[in-house]
Amino acid sequence: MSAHALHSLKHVVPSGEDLFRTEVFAGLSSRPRTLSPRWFYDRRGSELFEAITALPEYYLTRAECNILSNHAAEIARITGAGRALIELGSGSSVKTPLLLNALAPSAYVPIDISGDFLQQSAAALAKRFPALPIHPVVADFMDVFHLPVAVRNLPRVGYFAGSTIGNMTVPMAVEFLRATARTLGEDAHLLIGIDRIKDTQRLIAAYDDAQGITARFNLNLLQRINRDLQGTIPVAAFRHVAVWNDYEARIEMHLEAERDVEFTVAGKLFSIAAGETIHTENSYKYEPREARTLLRAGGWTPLAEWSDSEGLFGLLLASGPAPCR
Ligand code: AVI
Repeated sequence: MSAHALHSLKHVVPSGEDLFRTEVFAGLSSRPRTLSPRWFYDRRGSELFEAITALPEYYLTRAECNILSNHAAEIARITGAGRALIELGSGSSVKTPLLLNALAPSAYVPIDISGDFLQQSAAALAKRFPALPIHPVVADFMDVFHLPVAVRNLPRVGYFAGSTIGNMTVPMAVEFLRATARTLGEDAHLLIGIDRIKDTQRLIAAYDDAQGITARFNLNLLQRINRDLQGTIPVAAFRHVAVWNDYEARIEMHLEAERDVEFTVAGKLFSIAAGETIHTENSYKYEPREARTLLRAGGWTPLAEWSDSEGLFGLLLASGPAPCR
């Protein structure tokens, strides 16, 4: 899964720092206070996310790899060989090769907002798959974008890994799925990883690990504000909180002030009282039936689904609109 996929939750792209400041001002002034998870992924945040994916408690990445290792051949039998594989997010060094080997695509198109990351991962894959045409596209996949001319006449299969769809609200997820159906075109397939609802302790542990890596990932957002927006936030006065919101079916991550704090960001003053939180991320989880309903609402027809041996995580294959004949 791409640590950068979350960059793509943005809708509008004014210049990076202006947008960051505008959103931080709005989010810290609102009630409840919020900061968007897409700001997690600066260089440090991306490194911390990579570390999260290897944690014993963070079952999502392992489960999805396990599903792909066991079922890639079956996925390939349904999609057929020779499609263009369009990966939404610039791919993982483990999951993408598994799929490339099984699907034998005629081209690979990784799409990501972060050009640097995209070039790096495309170059690494080009070494492993020298005969495969790779066409990286720097784009925000929440927006309308064009696929490279080289794959315009090929049937496509999209891949959206890691349950990144869970970081979107349900209306955003539906909008994203519909936009993806339009981009991938007639007769496309979509392979999508969606995390499932499970035992609450297991869910919370995945987002509040014993080594405190997820806490550092969450707190890095405040450090980033201090670094990039000349902030004076006393980071040590905040603690990482992960809770399961059963009504909304989501893990929420917050940063809670442990004492009254006052600080400035780009010269603007903020006061946060002890016990108040800044809500930084939602990770929605779906029962298998709900996941299928979500796909249908987004214009896709579920064809097949697989899970890991513990039934923690779902990988679903769906087909897009049939061509008008
Ligand atoms: C990127 N995304 C799918 C991760 C998740 O599980 O929601 C981000 C994450 N947040 C905390 N840990 C991992």
